[in-house]
Amino acid sequence: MKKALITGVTGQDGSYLSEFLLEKEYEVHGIIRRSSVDRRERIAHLEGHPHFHLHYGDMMDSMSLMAIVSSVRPDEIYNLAAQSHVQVSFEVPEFTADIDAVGVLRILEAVRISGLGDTCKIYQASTSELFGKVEEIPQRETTPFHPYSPYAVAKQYGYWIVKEYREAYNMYCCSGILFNHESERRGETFVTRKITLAAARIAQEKQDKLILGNLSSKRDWGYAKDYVECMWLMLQQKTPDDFVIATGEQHTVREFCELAFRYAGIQLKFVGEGVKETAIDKKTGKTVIEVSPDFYRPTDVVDLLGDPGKAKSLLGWNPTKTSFEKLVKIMVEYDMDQVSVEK
Ligand code: NAP
Ligand code: G4F
Repeated sequence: MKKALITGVTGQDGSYLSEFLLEKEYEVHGIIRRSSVDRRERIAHLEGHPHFHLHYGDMMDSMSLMAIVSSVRPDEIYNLAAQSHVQVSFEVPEFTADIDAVGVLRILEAVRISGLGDTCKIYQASTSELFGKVEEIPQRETTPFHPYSPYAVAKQYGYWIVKEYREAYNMYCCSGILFNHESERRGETFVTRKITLAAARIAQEKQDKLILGNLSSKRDWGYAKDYVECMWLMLQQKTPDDFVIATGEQHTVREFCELAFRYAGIQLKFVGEGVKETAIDKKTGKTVIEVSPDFYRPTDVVDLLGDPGKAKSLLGWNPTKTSFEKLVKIMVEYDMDQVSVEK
């Protein structure tokens, strides 16, 4: 039985990846951190599974990482733990760098010092944010990086230190440069989930308005459940390599709103521009979306579109398994149910 260790197991991707690996008959070990409130809701259904084990640790605590890596002795490590919110990284840049940059180094060193450098394969959760203020459209593995937030700069260190350990120590480690991927398990402050939850609450008269930032920002949004398969596929190749994972399709935040509200039963009409832009419910004439500079970023990445060609041909991965329309529908239907039982 193969052993996998997942950092960030309580996150959106960690929960889907755990399910995926358990189905493949892996023994799955996850790292969780102590918290005064329960952060395990995404993996609660897996607790008690005979092949699912949790360990307390923290990406800022080398000793805990060393202890876990040397006792579990995993065949594969998926390093998903991160302070993953771009806007928040402007407020806590040092904390973000500690987890998202130095944290990667701590994992690599834990593997090397434990003597697992020749056997343990490592997946690093890299990001399309590395392309940032994009220098080419679409973005592919050869596109130059231009990170555009403290989060992206920290992730850039993670990307290069992984490459360095691959070349210096011949370790099997690779970066998945994943574009935005969403789901019904997405954190509630990322734009897609913020929209689907608000659409459901407004449709059920439990919220009046949704306040957003840059509506013109463009993203290449995929379904998280499809993307975790690529993480595993990358570690099954003969030689380690980095891959862009994306759908190859792009939409604005405004388009996401239109579709999500439509699935919730509300037809939107956008009027005005910039911070004065609003969206009204065509039926009632009520304003349901407003823009606030509070959600603008000091530097915003506005034109992400990935080219999944390499993943398609070398990993045999299907980037269009779940369409944009299907993704939005899944999220809205889930949130309509959730909201219906909210007080
Ligand atoms: P997420 O839902 O925010 O999950 C982040 C995970 O990291 C959580 O389990 C969190 O634990 C854990 N974590 C944070 N700080 C930690 C620390 N100091 N020590 C240990 N664990 C810590 O993120 P996600 O969307 O699943 O993304 C997974 C990874 O992919 C992240 O590295 C993210 O930056 C990267 N990524 C995501 C996307 C995307 O669109 N989702 C795209 C590209 C790259 P708690 O639950 O305790 O907070
Ligand atoms: O949903 P977002 O916060 O995701 P963002 O910044 O693209 O980051 C996510 O994807 C990255 C991959 O490219 C990951 F690396 C990262 O960990 C994370 O998962 O924002 C998307 C866009 C931005 O341009 C933002 O300015 O939506 C715009 N936006 C407009 N109004 C908003 C809002 N974003 C948020 N979070 N909240 C708003 O009200």
